[in-house]
Amino acid sequence: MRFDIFCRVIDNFGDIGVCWRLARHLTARSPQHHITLWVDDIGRFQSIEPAVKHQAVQSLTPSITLVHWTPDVSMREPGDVVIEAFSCDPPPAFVRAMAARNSLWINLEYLSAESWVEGCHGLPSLQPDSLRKFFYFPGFTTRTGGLLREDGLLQKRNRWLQQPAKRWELLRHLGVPGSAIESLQTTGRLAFLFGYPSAPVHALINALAESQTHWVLLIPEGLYPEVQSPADTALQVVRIPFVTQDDFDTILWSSDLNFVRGEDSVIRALWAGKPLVWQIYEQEERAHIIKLRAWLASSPYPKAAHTLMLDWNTGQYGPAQAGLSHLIDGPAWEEWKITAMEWANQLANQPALAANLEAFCAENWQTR
Ligand code: TRH
Repeated sequence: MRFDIFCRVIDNFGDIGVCWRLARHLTARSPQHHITLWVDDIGRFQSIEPAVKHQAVQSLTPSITLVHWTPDVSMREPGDVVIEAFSCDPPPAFVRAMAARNSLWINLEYLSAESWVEGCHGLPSLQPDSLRKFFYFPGFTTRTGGLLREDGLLQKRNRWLQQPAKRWELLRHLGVPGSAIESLQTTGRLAFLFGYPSAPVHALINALAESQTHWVLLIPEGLYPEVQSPADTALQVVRIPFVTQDDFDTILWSSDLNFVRGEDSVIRALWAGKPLVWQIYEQEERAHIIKLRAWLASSPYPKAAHTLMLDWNTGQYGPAQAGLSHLIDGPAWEEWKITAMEWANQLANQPALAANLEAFCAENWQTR
């Protein structure tokens, strides 16, 4: 099949993060698929993929062509399937050409664990010109579109984790000082922090600094510039560069505790099988808290982790610090670790998003 994926970067890295991942997963499934990836913000894409150049059109892999989606971009013949990420509205001239070509139109929606998603996933969206458009919802159950996970990901993670030398090599490559690596080689633990500016970060710093364990905290460059290693404590705060999506995974696998955000990194942290704290993307009227509660209700994490994530997302410094201290130093730590690994394994037994989407498109393609 020939696919078009349209991506409009609203802010941050999640829009392009999801689309780039989906393009790679689809083309990895079949060498016969070809994807044209339309992206309006090439600079943002470059942050997570250095191979991207400031060009109108470029070939990113033998099966993925990147088109810089500008207002005056030259139109191309639409593919068999056109995926519009997060209701980003392909150009009207392109939609007219889709009608002429009878392309299948998929609106890839935002991720949510709310129960209504099962009822809406796969529903048609009536269009003029007899265009066939469908809502496609990612999700955590087999009655949704599933989660982005490439074939063999957990096996790849396990192989990587079985070779500790890779972890030390990665940390050295990221510029982590030798003293921090030595601490991790004995009893120290590693945390990774990727969140929004509103996160109660000092709750984390205080909890790690007061912990019985020596912690090293990695923070991507540009985030929380005010945060330093606190004096007279064992906590070491280390700034690391922005990395590619593949290296991002290995950082999550390497860490003992991951703080993630948005839509894409939370799923990668989930596949890491390590305790995670999710800062969900904020929405109007606290709709994000409803989404967060639904996700927590579907998770097997200990109750204290549920409370911590609610406190982390609502900026409750004191309770977030107390919750973290309880979780990282008490018996709850073991329970959190076990449930995190169990949930990753359980969700990985379900078909992944690219496979589901491919099957959905093939089925609806035949019935056109
Ligand atoms: O950047 P985000 O906050 O993106 C958000 C969310 O997707 C949100 O739901 C959406 O509405 C909004 O964008 C527009 O967080 P997210 O989704 O985790 O995306 C981050 C991406 O960046 C993810 O693909 C991982 C990647 N990344 C790297 O590849 N390297 C890095 O070093 C880092 C820190 C991130």
